[in-house]
Amino acid sequence: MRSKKKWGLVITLAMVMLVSTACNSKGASNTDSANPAAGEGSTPASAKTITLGFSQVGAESGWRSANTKSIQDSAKEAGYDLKFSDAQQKQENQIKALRSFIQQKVTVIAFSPVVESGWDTVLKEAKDAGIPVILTDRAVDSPDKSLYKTFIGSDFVEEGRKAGQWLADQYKDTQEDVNIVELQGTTGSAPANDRQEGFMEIIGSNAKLKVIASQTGDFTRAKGKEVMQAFLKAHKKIDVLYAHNDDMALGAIQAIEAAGLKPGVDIKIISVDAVKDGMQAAADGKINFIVECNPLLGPQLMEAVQAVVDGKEIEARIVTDETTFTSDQAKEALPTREY
Ligand code: GZL
Repeated sequence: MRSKKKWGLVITLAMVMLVSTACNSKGASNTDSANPAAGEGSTPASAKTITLGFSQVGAESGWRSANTKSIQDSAKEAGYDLKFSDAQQKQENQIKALRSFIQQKVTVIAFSPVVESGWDTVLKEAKDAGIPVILTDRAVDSPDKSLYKTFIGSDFVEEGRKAGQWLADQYKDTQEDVNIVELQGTTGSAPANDRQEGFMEIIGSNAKLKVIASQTGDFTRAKGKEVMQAFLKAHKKIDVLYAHNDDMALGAIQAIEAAGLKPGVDIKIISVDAVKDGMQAAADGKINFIVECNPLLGPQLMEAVQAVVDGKEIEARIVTDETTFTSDQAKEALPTREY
């Protein structure tokens, strides 16, 4: 009897040892891989299960490529599982992507809406599925602000005002009419609507500053060149080009030079973004003034994702810091530009 009891005790002890070792190794592996700060075996759900569904506008410009890289690099650094989709600048592709993220039950959805309108239904589907949504880069015009947690991006109206103010200062004493042509961004997009609004708000007070033509170049180099060619054919005197982004300005520069004119001299050029190629053109004197639009939104987006997952309060609107560059300032800033 005594030896049976003894063996029973030994086996029980062995069982207890076995179970506690298993817990430790599980706790240790969780702690090591996901979140060292979480303490022994107590990884918070947020650290090990965050999946972020991100729907990107497309790959239409240097700005967009820099924005995509910032988001992908930041998600990797945060240890999030990023599901990334490129909509090729089509709203229907973005809506499909958002619905797919809802089906996959991702933790958080983020996207840069290609245009302002037409999102209420799919955003309501995300809300009904209990998946928080974060807007980056561009806004939506949904009146129901509860459909998304925050909007992280530039103030495009202010960008337009900065462009208009530089022009108004350049021509404040002009006695001649100043003929301006405008290359608008993607029709219906927040940056196109707002950059035009801010620009007109400032130049509208000077009757000599006349916008004689305004057309979308869809934020691309190719379209910017094509539309500028048409402007040059239709108008014998163009003094200024206002382009809503560098890629359209760079396409327009090709058209201006092909017409035997000097960009930055015969036709003054104002642009927005301040991506490397645009800053190089400014340093070369082909673009006279660039309004920066910061694409490096990745870090702010990941902070917002973590705050949402942790149930913390976040600002409804997070505005990115940005500046402006004359040709000389662009020359100075170029060597240290991140994008
Ligand atoms: C602005 C962004 C715009 C850039 C363009 O935040 O949405 O889209 O200005 C890009 O270069 O295509």
